Amino acid sequence: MSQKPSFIRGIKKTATWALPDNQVTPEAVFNDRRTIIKALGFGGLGALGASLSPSAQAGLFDVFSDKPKAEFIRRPLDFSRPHAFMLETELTPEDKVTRHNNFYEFGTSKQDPFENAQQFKVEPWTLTLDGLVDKPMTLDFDDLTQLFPLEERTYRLRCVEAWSMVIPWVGFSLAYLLAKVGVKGSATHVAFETLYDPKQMPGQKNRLMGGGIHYPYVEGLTLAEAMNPLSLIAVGLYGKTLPPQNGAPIRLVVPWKYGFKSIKSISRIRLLDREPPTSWNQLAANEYGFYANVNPNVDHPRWSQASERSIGEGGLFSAKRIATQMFNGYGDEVAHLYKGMDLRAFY
Ligand SMILES: Nc1nc2c(c(=O)[nH]1)N[C@H]1C(S)=C(S)[C@@H](COP(=O)(O)O)O[C@H]1N2
Ligand SMILES: [Mo]
Repeated sequence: MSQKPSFIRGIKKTATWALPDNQVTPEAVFNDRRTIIKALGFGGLGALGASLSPSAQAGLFDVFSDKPKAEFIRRPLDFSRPHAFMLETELTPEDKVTRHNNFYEFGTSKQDPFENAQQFKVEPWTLTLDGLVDKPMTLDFDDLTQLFPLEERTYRLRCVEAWSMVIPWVGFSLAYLLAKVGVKGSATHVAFETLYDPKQMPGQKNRLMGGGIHYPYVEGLTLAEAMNPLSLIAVGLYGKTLPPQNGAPIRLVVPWKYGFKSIKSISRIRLLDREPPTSWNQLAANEYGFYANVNPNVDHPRWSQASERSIGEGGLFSAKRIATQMFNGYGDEVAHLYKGMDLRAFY
């Protein structure tokens, strides 16, 4: 997923699985930077570091520090294991789920979120629900895990970059939250916003590191999509609270849409009477639409969406290629939402 950096603009319709991962994303830029900095040796690093802001320096030194960083502490959660929406596939190992991430607020390479987010503060947290609702409210960290009974939902997450993971989330249907605040009759859409805190999120402070996104990251759903039981508010994965790199303390998971719709670390949810702007659409409207339904028949302008790499034990390059399914395999639950719609025009 990227905004067409010039160095890959020439690559047309190559299946992503045939490309090294770092050509699919702008991360090549950052990996290059690291390689360059490494090649300069310690003295060069010092000289370069001196010209950067203190936090950018801290980030760079973190990357090269051999010191083990204190890992974020996750708490066990109480949850049920209903059989709804189960997939007949193997889970992606937990260390892949938590170390191969897209969370541009913490950097654009897949390892950046794990490396840069361990000190992220999720307590105190506030989630504000407002707009066209009967009872606007602000929830705190404890509310998020205690207001509704939690259940495990194992979903496939299909990134627009043509890889996927199977993740056991813990959470509750977004519909419960919407029922709690009471949706006014005039509402047609739901808008989501990630926390804006450049002090904690280096990608929000530095345009290059943040992949060019205009922060805060925003996403949206139609009200009907938001009310669908599959739309999940996740507060955990693999039985424990979410780690920061996966969107702690609370994120959306919309399994029939490309991963970028599943917005992380949400601080605000608003009910609106119009379609809200969404971050990737603002950045490259021809590549990332508002709907972003997983669809093997509609290619990304720069690569095929017909298949995907399913990330398992071995990692990205040994990942097996599987056919991408319409609506990521969740058509029985959601196809009716798009009846009569031209999914090529509303991609
Ligand atoms: N705030 C925010 N949410 C985000 C992103 C991001 O960069 N910022 N990346 C999205 C993309 S492209 C994907 S594929 C998923 C990845 O979720 P995961 O890292 O938990 O697998 O998060 C999505 N949510
Ligand atoms: Mo993604």
